[in-house]
Amino acid sequence: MSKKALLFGITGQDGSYLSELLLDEGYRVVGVTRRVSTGNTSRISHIMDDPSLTLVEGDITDYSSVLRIVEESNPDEIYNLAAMSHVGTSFNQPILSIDVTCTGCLNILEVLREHSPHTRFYQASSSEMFGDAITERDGELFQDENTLLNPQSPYAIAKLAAHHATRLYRQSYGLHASCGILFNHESERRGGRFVTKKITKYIARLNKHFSENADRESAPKLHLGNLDAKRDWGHAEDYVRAMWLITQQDEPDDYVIATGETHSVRDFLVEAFDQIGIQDYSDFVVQDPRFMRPSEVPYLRGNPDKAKRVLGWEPKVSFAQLVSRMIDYDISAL
Ligand code: NAP
Ligand code: G4F
Repeated sequence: MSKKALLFGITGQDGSYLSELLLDEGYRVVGVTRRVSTGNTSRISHIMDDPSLTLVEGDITDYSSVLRIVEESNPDEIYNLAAMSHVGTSFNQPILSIDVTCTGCLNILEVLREHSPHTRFYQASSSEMFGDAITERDGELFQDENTLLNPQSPYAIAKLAAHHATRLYRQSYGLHASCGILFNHESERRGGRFVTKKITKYIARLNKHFSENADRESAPKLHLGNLDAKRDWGHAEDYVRAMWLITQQDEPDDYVIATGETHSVRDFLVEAFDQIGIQDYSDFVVQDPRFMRPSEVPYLRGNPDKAKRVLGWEPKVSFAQLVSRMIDYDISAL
């Protein structure tokens, strides 16, 4: 009998790639979608006719729907990818962020403890939990599984509480519950308000502008916030493979998943503009206070040694490949 996986957050970037991976591995997949007034299934439209995929309606903040869905589907594995995942928005909607991202996780853990302790659980923890904390060793600056967790946003506080709750339920109730502490991962399917996608969609527009022989003066401008922040950016396809590997281990545990490289938003801009032959972006980019955050995470660079050693996981997509894949996709989408 094939294994069954239940995904909260199937309609998101990671949910779509993880569903593809699980279906390829022969799983039956049950995905939870929220009722919204407009469609939210565009990222999974290409697999919706797969007979091994079932969609059920529910909301992670509603304990009764979580309980019903787990009881009816009786999964071998649950992946909790559901979150209000935009850090900037979490400053404006802190209570919703805690409800979805923290209480939602607790709803699943409580259902597992009381009704389905055999089900393995994966929690989507985040490098945002490190906040401004950095480990320094042999002249290297990075974050790993032992770095202090010092969150700097309502989103990160919610993720930290969910992370500790997952560890607590593992230790106290013997659940097979693991966390992947994932650093930033992007893709062709990344949401339009994250900085990488904002940049690559803009590059596609600018490319079209110049290909129509329009002049430099009438080119659209790109409005961004802090260009100095550094992030460890990988490709989502690589990262969902890590989620699955974590859940297959005999013992539940927590793992940092990252490339080990860091680049500033400025570096991303340089790489992206270079792809359409522009060496100096300064005429096109406007620093806009609307996109600055009340508190910032200045530097993220993960140390994935444990994941490499225990899971045999390695990222395959480089920074330059990530940027060019996103731009190629956005240019063809236009
Ligand atoms: P995403 O594209 O924003 O997807 C979030 C998913 O959560 C969507 O399917 C969304 O559904 C769902 N969701 C939101 N509120 C919900 C609710 N109340 N009930 C049920 N589902 C709800 O995020 P992602 O980039 O795929 O990330 C997946 C997970 O990893 C998230 O938990 C994120 O916080 C975490 N994470 C992401 C990164 C990264 O760099 N991408 C790094 C570390 C951790 P709708 O489609 O209906 O909105
Ligand atoms: O793309 P971002 O919004 O991603 P952020 O805040 O790092 O969060 C993402 O990664 C986390 C993992 O570390 C996830 F947990 C989380 O769910 C999400 O996927 O911003 C990246 C950086 C920040 O420093 C931000 O201040 O880019 C800076 N930035 C500069 N201008 C901007 C903008 N970010 C956004 N979204 N929009 C801007 O205009």
